Amino acid sequence: MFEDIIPLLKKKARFLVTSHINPEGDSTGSVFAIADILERLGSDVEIVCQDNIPNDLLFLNKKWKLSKDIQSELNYDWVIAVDVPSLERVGDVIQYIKGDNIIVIDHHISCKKFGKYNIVDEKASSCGEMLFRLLEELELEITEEFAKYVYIAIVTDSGSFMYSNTGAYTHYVAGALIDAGLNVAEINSKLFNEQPLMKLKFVARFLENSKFVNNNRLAYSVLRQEDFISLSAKKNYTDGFVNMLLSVKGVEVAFFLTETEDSKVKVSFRSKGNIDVNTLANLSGGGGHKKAAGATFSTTNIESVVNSILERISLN
Ligand SMILES: [Mn+2]
Repeated sequence: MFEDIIPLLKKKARFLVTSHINPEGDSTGSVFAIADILERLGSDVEIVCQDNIPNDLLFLNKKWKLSKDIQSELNYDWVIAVDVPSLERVGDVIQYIKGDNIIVIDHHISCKKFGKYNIVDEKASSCGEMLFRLLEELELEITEEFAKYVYIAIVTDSGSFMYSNTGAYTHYVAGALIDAGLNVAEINSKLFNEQPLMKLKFVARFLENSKFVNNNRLAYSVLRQEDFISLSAKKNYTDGFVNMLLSVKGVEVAFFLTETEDSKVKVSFRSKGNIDVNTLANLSGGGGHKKAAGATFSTTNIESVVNSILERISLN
């Protein structure tokens, strides 16, 4: 899979590694995993992203710089963008990206392949899973740290091995990581059993606001800035909320709208039936995967966004 870039990765060089805004488990784990590989190959690596890593992943404790803290030009030979389907998704980091020396490693069906090299595997559960394949192709050792990075990427992006993007290879990788000494119970506990109480209260608000229509085949919910403020909720609390709607019997499509701090409406789509939500998100300038996608609308009129989405979903 990586044969085109392996010779290039083996040459000691300076790499800028980045991912998308509002990073989650896959982007964080994958950024660390590729940085770890490059460092082991003897290269200089700088990780620069627009936003900080999620609070519950701070225990990973690897150097991660914010673009706003960079004072001067960045000198590098190659940019590696992981889990980034289009260049704008890197946010502020875009100011440091000049030229066509970009390597894209991604698994989004909507990937715009904006790099000089594009390694895109739409079937992969996560970019972390792809980076495990890179490690195998390079015949490098699975260290304890690397195992953590890849496992976090996979378990978060595959919905704990439940989404349809979970393949035999996904489980093979998890098995190999466990063989290499990964403590799965400990890491899952860190990821899923140390949630802030306020997040649970925010879940309650999300469920209160939810609506089930079309004989419960369609579900959606909304969280506005006033909800975030009244419950002191952080923006990343909502990660995974939309899946709760999809977990209900009969629901085929779910979407979740959040009013952002900069007065836009962000929508996450999920499907467990035949509806392709990537296409649905494309119509609004977004994208993602067939069963999970997102889009952002430049408006504060949530009702009009809801109505336009409802009009576009045809359940036969
Ligand atoms: Mn991903």
